[in-house]
Amino acid sequence: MSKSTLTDLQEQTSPGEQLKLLLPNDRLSFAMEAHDGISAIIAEKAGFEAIWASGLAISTSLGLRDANEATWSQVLFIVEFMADATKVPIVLDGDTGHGNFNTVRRLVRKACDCNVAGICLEDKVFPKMNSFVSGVQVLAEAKEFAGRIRAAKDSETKTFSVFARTEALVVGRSMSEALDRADMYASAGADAIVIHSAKTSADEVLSFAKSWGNRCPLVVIPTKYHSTPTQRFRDAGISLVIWANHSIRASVAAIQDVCQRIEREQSVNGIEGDIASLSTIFELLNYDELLSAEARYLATSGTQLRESSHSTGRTSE
Ligand code: SPV
Ligand code: MG
Repeated sequence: MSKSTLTDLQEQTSPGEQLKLLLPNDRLSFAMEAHDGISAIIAEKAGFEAIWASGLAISTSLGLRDANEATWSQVLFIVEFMADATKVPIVLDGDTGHGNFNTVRRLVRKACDCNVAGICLEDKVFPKMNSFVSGVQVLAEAKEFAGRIRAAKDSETKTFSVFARTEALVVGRSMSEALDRADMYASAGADAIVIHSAKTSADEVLSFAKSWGNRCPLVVIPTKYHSTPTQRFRDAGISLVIWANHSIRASVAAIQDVCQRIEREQSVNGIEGDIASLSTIFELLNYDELLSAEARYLATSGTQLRESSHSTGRTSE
């Protein structure tokens, strides 16, 4: 989609409506991971049409493990900052729904209150463990999980999407079980199916897509099978690709590097050219808007006017 079409859409439609527009399978869309306000802003400015509020990334940024160590309300507290800071639709990684149908109902209502566009629920039991930690995954009973999907759909208070994610292949169940589960979740009202895989090849995901046909939109998360050419997802009729953890992993690598260098060099001089400038930060957070708002709203006598040296255009860097 062109930049101007995207901007027009954002002006005219709610995040929930925008997400619905990304789901048809005649065009491949992309959602970029974000885990806080600034990473959401950066993803939006880079041109992404949707943001994945990753459970792994948000937990990691909080210094916690992706095993429901953060409560759903703590996660939503962060995601609300992300939604406030951006216009593109945010898909909340709702894990298992943090319990049963009843916790799902409250989580969905509160996510709608925070202007989140959709939620992804996975068919495991609470507390979940990140899908790539092998040997400890517990799959939920399919009928019970379908009830969680129905409860999620019944709890929406605005245009919203519910993604049902099956972990059947991740835990080593058969392709036919994965398809049966997806079918049951689609019948329960899921707006999209996320077929997850821990394999380094996309073969099982693509074979799922082939058998699935176009029963409802399909979403994939190519974290482990990252070398698969994106065109193969397009050819398979996938609707949405989630780049699930690449901002947090980029941050971890960058922060590790900068900390080690500053500690070693006992100086910040060497890294100055390798990190974001303060001007970049002022620009990303639109400090100029605050300065013009001050000029408009903050009644002052001439002597109280602030020096405007922190305006993005006027920094001394
Ligand atoms: C997440 O980003 O938290 C996900 C995707 O659920 S994954 O870690 O690939 O399971
Ligand atoms: Mg997750």
